[in-house]
Amino acid sequence: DELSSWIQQSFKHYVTQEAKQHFNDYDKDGDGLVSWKEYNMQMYDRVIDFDENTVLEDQEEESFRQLHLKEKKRFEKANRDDVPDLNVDEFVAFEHPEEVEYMTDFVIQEALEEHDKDGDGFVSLEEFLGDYRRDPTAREDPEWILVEKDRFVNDYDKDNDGKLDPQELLSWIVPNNQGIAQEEALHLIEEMDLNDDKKLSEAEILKNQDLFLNSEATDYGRQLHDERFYHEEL
Ligand SMILES: [Ca+2]
Ligand SMILES: [Ca+2]
Ligand SMILES: [Ca+2]
Ligand SMILES: [Ca+2]
Repeated sequence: DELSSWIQQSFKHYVTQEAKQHFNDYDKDGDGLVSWKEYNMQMYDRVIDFDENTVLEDQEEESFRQLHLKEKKRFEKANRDDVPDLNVDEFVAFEHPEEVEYMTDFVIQEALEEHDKDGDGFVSLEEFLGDYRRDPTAREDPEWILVEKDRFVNDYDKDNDGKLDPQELLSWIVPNNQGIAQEEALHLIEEMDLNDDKKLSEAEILKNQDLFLNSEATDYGRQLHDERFYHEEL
């Protein structure tokens, strides 16, 4: 509806602006492009180059290798012209592939790689739940599973064939594509609307960005948050 699409747009604007601001931090030599090396230097203080085919023994190192290889793939997909370095628009696509149409196939592909365990091109209920069961906080929690089942059946599996096709998958992976729950939108507005005009200005969003980024309505928020957290942990 109008309210949540308004929030979506504001958020889109906000993440785009944010990525554009970050751009200069990444572009070390100021040539208006972010190279893969510059990205590594900004993120990890060194240029990392993992072998695509060598699995590492240490579990933590291996999951970092996986993540880093995914980042590299996303970097390459975000590039649209003959210059492998990313200009500002390509950089936005790299940082927020969910926001950019030409990245949609990539977003779907990544989601399938992660969830479609039997490789049939669909995510079954079992595959959908499997991911949650691996989450230590959700283990052996039948109520949580019930809630997720309900979501699968009623929210995501639109044609009720018991599995998620790529478009349905997208509505799960990128919930903002189909709009934010009205309840959450109202809640956000109530919390963040400092001058009570029932709208959120950019200033109000910036002032409340923690709330905004931590909102369940904005999966992007979680991603931004995770990336920062991960960065600080390294
Ligand atoms: Ca540069
Ligand atoms: Ca480029
Ligand atoms: Ca499958
Ligand atoms: Ca379906």
